Amino acid sequence: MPFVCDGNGQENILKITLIQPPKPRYGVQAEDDWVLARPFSLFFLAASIEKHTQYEVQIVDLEQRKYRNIPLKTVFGESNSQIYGITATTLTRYEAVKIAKYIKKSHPDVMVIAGGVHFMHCAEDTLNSVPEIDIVVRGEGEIIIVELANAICRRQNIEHIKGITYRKDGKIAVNQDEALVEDLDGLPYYSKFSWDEYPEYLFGYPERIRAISVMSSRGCPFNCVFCTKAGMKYRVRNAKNIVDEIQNLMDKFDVAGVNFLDLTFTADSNHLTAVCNEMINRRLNLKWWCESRANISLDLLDIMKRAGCVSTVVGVESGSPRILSAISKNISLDQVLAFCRKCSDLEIFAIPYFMFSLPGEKKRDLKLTLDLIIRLEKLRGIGPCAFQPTLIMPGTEIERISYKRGFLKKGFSWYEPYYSDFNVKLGQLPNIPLFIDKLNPDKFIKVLKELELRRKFSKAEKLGLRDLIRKGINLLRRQPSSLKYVFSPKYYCKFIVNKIKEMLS
Ligand code: B12
Ligand code: SF4
Repeated sequence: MPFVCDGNGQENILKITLIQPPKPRYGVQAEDDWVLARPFSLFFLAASIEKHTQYEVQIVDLEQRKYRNIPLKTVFGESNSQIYGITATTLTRYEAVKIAKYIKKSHPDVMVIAGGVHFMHCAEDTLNSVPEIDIVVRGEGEIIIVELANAICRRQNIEHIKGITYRKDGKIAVNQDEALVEDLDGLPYYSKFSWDEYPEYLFGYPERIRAISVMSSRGCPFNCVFCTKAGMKYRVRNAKNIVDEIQNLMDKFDVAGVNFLDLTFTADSNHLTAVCNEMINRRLNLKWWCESRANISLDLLDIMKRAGCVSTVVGVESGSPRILSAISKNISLDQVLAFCRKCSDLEIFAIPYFMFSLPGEKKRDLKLTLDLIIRLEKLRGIGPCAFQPTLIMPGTEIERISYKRGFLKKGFSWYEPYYSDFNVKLGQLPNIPLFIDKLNPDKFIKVLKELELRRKFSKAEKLGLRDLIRKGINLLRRQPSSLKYVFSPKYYCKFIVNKIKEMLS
């Protein structure tokens, strides 16, 4: 059916459907209470399309429970859009491809566009492996999707549109990169969001506080080797604009909490101070969560607390200075300790994130990491720390190292079937390859068990003698194998040394 690019609602205006695939339901992801992934990227794209065009845009979020076990035919069979835009992370890539294949088969004349943090880093691989995808958008999509929709609506060619990889005369054409959006304040607030559909609570906080998500900056000035967004130019919004948006969302949805979606909310002290002061001056009485770096000036934590920060995630990754340097983390252990102590004093819940099997990591590095985790978890309100093996994600330095060292074979495609039971045993995403360098994988399960045991031991240190004996008997009933530790002089010595240290401090 013909469609038009401008209209008064009577005509058959161009229609765009934006899709978030569901998470694959296996391994750890099968748990029903796993955090709902809200399609913010699509909310941002929809707002931009609504601001700049008259096209009809809808979001189909297959992650939502109402779509579970509903066949694609039921969802898209009757759909009459001309453009389908699909987002994906590396975790959801196979689901995204399944959707692209279905749509192209059932509606051969439509355009299927893929974008997001996964596709942008393997655009050529995607087009080579998935003939049903017509275009991959490699950058931020707000401007590009509008340009593409206009060109498609007006039947113009797309050769001049930056930031896309697409098919042309049977070959794959790679257009020049599109600059990142510089004026973040010029972007419209995200749309198509309703709290009822996407109930959200403050992250990392014991109380269930109704919350919404806001993004105050994009990109990150740091270059951690495992991160998909490493080195992406850092840009900030104006503090007033951010807090206006927060107030707007608070009034609309009656929320009292904010989760900041920024990669690193604390990356720029001027920006952070300005946003905090704006929240303080407006007396918002908000509680908020953010992701933080450990190498910030500690005074900033005071301002954050005054502005309502109640919890944060902090990327530590390793307890070994050698590894911190190898992964370009740019933080020191002293900074980590000082950051966590200060959070503990201020009663900001902090969850330190750690990784293992990092490049060049050996047993002795791992021991330092376990020591640091236990040390941090002894601080009130800190942890439990997250501790996960390194996964290979497209576009990262880890991916480049993996090709160089042959961990990923030449010609590897992100669309080859990949499923690892070993990942499941580690409580990890099974469809993303593990990065295995110097540490023997046999050690991985052992190290997770060792951490659990050390945590139990560390908890036991805090108990009185009677509780200790009671818990010990219960543990032996449940896990007779732990008897060996009862007779381990090493653990008794450690216990006594720690008790003496505690008394002295
Ligand atoms: C909030 C968040 C979550 C939330 C919700 C996720 C969600 N989908 O909203 C939760 C806690 C559930 C979560 C879980 C996970 N997350 Co997360 N998460 C984030 C975070 C902080 C914000 C996501 C966001 O809203 N970004 C804002 C939008 C605007 O940015 P964007 O997604 O890149 O979109 C832009 C462009 O990519 C493009 N675009 C995107 N899609 C499309 C589609 C089309 C058609 C077009 C044209 C353009 C386009 O335009 C957008 C606007 O400019 C990001 C970090 C970050 N700040 O981006 C990590 C991030 C996305 N998460 C990441 C990871 C690894 C995960 C997990 C796998 C963690 C785990 N071990 O379980 C899971 C996977 C969840 C899933 N369903 O895939 C990685 C993704 C790496 C990768 N290659 O997949 C990121 C990038 C963090 C990082 N630094 O590495 N996450
Ligand atoms: S892990 Fe965090 S600090 Fe490091 S590059 Fe990624 S976003 Fe930046």
